[in-house]
Amino acid sequence: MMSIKITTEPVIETAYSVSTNSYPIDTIRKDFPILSTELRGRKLVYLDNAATTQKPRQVIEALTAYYEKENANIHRGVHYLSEQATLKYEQARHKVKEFIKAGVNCEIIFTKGATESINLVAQSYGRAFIRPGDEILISTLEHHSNIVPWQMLCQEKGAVLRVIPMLDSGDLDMEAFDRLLTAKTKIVAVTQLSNVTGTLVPVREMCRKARDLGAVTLVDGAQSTPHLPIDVQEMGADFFVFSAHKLYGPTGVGVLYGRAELLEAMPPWLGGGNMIRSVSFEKTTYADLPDKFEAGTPDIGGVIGLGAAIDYLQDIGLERISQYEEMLTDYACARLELVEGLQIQGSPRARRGVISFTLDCVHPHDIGQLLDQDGIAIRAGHHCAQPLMQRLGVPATARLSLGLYNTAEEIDYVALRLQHSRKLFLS
Ligand code: C6P
Repeated sequence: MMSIKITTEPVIETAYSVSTNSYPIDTIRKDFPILSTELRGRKLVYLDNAATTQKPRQVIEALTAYYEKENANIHRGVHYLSEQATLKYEQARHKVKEFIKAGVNCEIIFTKGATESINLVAQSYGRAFIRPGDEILISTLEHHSNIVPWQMLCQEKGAVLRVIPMLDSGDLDMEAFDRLLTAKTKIVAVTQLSNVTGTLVPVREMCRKARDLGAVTLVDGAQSTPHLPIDVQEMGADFFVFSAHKLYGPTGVGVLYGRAELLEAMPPWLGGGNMIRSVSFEKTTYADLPDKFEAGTPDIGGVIGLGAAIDYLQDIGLERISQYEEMLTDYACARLELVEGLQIQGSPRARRGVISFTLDCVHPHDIGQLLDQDGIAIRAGHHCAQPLMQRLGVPATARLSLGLYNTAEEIDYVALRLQHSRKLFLS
């Protein structure tokens, strides 16, 4: 077993080490052209993966091949190129279905991203089935994308938004969840992995309890999908959403998984081409799933790129990625905690990939800028989770988020530069 120890000064041991045994880190890093570029004269250390991940050569090549050799609109043409593009697009749908272990291909709807997927459910399912006085249950950990669409729906329908509180540890208060989940609850919408604290939320248990009371569940998988093997049926989620760009795929593409029975009962949201069976000025009838929810020309190249990203991840193995990232997350927490004055936000029972922190005398934006001078990319700010910032009692945090190509050496480098930044501010 090969363990990476801190090799640069000062030598401080943590209880954790990162084994790269059987994990092809060097090959993986070579797959990402951007990782060998320099930033401000320094080798890029990219630790902003929760915002978006970098793209492997395999995804970039799939996009190029599509635009160079196969570009055409789908589902419409009778010519060769259109048939090829349609085939590739539908193959990508099948790959997504396999990737998240959905039941059938038509349960996979392509959208612009996780945000649009949540809005689709709020606007279509919500408008059709939510009544005044019904309750929608979300949590303190949510990203704005899983707050605002429900607020808009509540406002329109006279429904009530309830929020599961967070404990100081960064875990959800599950006793409060049990109290808040009642016969009035019609939708439970929660993230599987917080983009601020990295908390892994027990969504399986929550979906089961919600279903027992007749509530529909939506799990926001925007942050979890890159880090964990996903099985939506085992999870018991009625809806599951994620974005391709956080999964090493292109921007502009997302997925909504919905149980076929629910999607069939839901009215279309956007109207236009592709989503109809027949149109007259008197009456329009709608296409079957999944087309009913895919109005207009989609991002065909992007969807094909997502298919390539899934192939890439499957080749490495999500289980393997997940194990490596778990080690790296533990290592990063242990290493950062050794930086004087640094406080990690939350210490949840299970955390993956995302670590937010503050440094006693340095504003998070200054941390971001100082690290940027060293070629290190992290995010600083409220991370589109303002209610969570209020709960944490901070206006902003610095956030380091890991991807499958990050290494313990990169974490060591960041920790040393943070120590240095602090000294600079104190002097
Ligand atoms: N979080 C971050 O830096 P879109 O923008 O639709 O691809 O994803 C929205 C979204 C939904 N849920 C969670 C938990 C998220 O983290 C995000 C996106 C990015 O944290 C950009 S704000």
